[in-house]
Amino acid sequence: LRVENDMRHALEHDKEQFCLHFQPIIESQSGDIVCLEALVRWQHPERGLLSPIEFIPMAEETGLIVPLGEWILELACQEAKRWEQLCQIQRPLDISVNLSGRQLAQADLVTTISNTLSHANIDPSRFRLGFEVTETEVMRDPATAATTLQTLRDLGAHLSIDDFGTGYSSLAYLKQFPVDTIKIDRSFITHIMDSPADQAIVSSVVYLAHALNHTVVAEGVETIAQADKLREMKVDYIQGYLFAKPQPAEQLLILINQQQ
Ligand code: G
Ligand code: G
Ligand code: NA
Ligand code: MN
Repeated sequence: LRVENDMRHALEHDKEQFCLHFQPIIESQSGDIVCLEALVRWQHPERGLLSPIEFIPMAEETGLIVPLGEWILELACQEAKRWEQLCQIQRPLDISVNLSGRQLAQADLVTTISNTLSHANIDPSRFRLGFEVTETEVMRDPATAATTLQTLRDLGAHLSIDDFGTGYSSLAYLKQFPVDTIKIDRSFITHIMDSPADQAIVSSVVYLAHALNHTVVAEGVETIAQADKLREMKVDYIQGYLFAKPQPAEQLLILINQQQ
């Protein structure tokens, strides 16, 4: 309850307590950074820097995720705007923001996002905003989710299904979801080198995703051996500590500008 009150207060009076870290997603063939996933952090005045696992579940239960999510989106747009000045990029970078189920169920989600985007006026040849929704959240109400996702996609957003494989979605649902990318959950990647079962799962997801015209990201890649294996298995993109941990924009800008 204490944390809830603190969050309410912060959202009303001191939004700067929340900030974004970014973790890159890398094209497995070229090694290029193609996307930055925004991950929220809370600089709590007494408790220090809090990780989302310490406050996102509460924010979802209480509904505070809705105003927090709007602020996160604004922060992501502000960063994109700032980077337009600071980075020399050759190809457009995606910035992807996590949406929780609670946000997905908001009737005015699309309006809010569309207003924030047009207000931010980001040059789409340089940055594109994208969204990640978990398989579990989407499956709560697949029909509504599909409609909302389609509308977001019509706005030009890149859409990903996050933590794929951990939920209960029937594979048949995959063809109904208007998404661009499937992110294979880290739990299938961790033991990929010595688990024939995990290899079979990842291969199947890649095969299916490609057949349905989706690209595939492997999450939680920590070793060169895993990255090599996943590249061999035709995984399009990789994300994980091997390449970079989630970190403040300043550090990433150095990495991005080095690459160009
Ligand atoms: O950044 P970290 O790896 O600690 O994230 C932990 C969890 O918190 C992840 O499951 C992630 O999806 C979730 N999370 C991080 N940032 C956000 C955010 O901005 N919005 C929502 N809804 N969830 C987030
Ligand atoms: O649910 P989501 O995929 O958004 O969660 C992202 C979380 O995974 C973040 O907390 C991030 O810090 C963590 N993460 C990202 N890359 C790795 C990795 O290579 N290894 C591990 N163990 N965690 C990772
Ligand atoms: Na995510
Ligand atoms: Mn994930």
